[in-house]
Amino acid sequence: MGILHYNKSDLPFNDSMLRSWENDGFLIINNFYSDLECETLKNQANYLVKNFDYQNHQSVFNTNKQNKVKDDYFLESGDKIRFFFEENSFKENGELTNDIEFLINKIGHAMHDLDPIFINFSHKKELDDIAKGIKINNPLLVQSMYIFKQPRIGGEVICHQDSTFLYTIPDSVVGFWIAIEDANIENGCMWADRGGHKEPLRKLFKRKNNILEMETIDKTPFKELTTPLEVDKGTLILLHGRLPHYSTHNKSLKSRHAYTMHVINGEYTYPSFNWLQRPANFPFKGFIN
Ligand SMILES: O=C(O)CCC(=O)C(=O)O
Repeated sequence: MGILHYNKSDLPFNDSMLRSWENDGFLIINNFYSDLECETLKNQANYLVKNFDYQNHQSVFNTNKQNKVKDDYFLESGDKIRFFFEENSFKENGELTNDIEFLINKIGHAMHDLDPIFINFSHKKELDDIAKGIKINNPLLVQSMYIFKQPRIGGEVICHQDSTFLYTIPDSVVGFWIAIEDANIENGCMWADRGGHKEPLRKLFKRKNNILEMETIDKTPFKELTTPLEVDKGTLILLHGRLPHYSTHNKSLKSRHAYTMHVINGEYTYPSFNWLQRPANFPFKGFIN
């Protein structure tokens, strides 16, 4: 059976959506954001990139290299707006290999609380209603990422579960992923399989003395995923924190921009080993407060 696509006009959140979510571990809602909202966010992301002074901040994001990492620029980005490059973005002399807007892998991780356009896009009553519909009683936004998946060079995101990176006790993280451009097999859409969230959590990404280390907690290998989540611009996809998913290298000539917010249940404990920490005077907020 194919995958279900709901539409924004099917909201408010209903029992059929809840059943899909509980069975599949993901939920697709087409047309959640308008073309204008997507274009406005894309323009703002490009504006931020063009105004980024990269001279002292040449941090590369590569999900194949997360076993033991020391990267203070990344580690301190939980309450900031920071920029991460694709591999091979720099020449030996430190100059860029192309214009900066074609080299950034992603921006993270607090635009949802710091940038007016991103704040407007991220804080919505409908998102709060959906979060509560999937039983996150006190939804808190912990991180946001704007992912460019650049034409030709946009790197793969290897198979992972989001609870690995943002853990609560018990685990509760959910990804709210939005296609800012059409996403398909050619330009590196995400892949996941229905019911994958029923499998165990495999790894925890832990901060230990400001070094990031991947710890294996369950050795069950990931199955080969067979379902491309091809969606149009404006689509919202919810991803359960234990759902294995990945996206491939973008070999096409078309970018595949996406914006993703990760939400936890604020009723649960957020351990100090999570890489992303906020200072006490800048706490996580919900969708509507
Ligand atoms: O957009 C992508 O390619 C991957 C995003 C992802 O894995 C996530 O948001 O958890």
